[in-house]
Amino acid sequence: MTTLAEAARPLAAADSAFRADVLAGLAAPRRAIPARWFYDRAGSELFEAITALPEYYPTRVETALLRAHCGEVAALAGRGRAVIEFGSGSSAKTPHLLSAIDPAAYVPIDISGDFLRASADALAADFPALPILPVEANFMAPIALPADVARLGKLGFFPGSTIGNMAPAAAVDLLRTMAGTLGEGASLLIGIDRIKSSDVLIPAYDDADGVTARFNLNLLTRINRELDGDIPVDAFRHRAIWNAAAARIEMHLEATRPISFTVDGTRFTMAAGETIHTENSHKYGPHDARLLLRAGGWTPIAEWTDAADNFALILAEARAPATAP
Ligand code: AVI
Repeated sequence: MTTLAEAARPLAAADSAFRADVLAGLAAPRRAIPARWFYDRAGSELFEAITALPEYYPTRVETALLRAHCGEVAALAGRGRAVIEFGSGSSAKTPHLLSAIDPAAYVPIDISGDFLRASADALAADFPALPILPVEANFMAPIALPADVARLGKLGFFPGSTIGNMAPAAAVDLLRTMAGTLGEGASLLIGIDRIKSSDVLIPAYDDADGVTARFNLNLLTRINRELDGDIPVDAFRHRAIWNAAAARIEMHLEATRPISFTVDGTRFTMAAGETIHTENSHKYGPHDARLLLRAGGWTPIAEWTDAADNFALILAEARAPATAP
């Protein structure tokens, strides 16, 4: 039931940004909607399900790397720091790091306030002595950290290869923003997915059970619900494509027949075979990943990968490399 207060609710900023992105994205010559709009409640739950899929190796490999190498991270980065996690979500991988690094504080940053507080509460039960200071914010912009961590050394934590969902130029901007947020002398532990065979990549983004397809198609359901749309969701199919030239997996929603639909009063038509581009997931070779970090103001000091070199955990420091100009 919608209460009067809800009905009279002024348009929230997030709603209007969603509307603007969807309307502009559907009207563009190459239709595209930013991947950040996947994550309504159903989308967040589907993403959690993706991370447990046998085909989706990144979560499994990164968690194993964290478990195996946290001690080395602690030895290199030093104990007693404030750990600042960017886009903390469910904080699923965090306990491994916190146990090893013995931090003075933990600052999870996430745009979803409810999710953030629930995860912080769950973590507090396991680390009762650790000050946990959640910050509800979009980590793409500079963030003022809580005053309590001002004098502490900082270790940024950015797992999951979320950096891959940005185009390289935006990824460099984000790394620079993080360096600004964390300050001089900070370290960053980042997970970056490797370029590999499309035989491994495609199933990871198009699994046999169709969970990733449901995650992609949920965007259309969200548009229909939140933006008064009548998109025929069953007229679309999920596509995962390896774009070798750009070194990225692309997710698309492909119209399987000619369709027309309305979103927020605007009419759109699509021919059979036309797609809406919904996500890029860039992959980086060893040299690419280090170059990306250096371009973003971070000097890599250690790197761990699995035996198949499927995924890398890199520790970097916020300092300019000691080179001539
Ligand atoms: C969140 N992000 C790092 C995931 C990825 O692998 O690019 C999102 C995802 N999309 C489909 N599967 C997982």
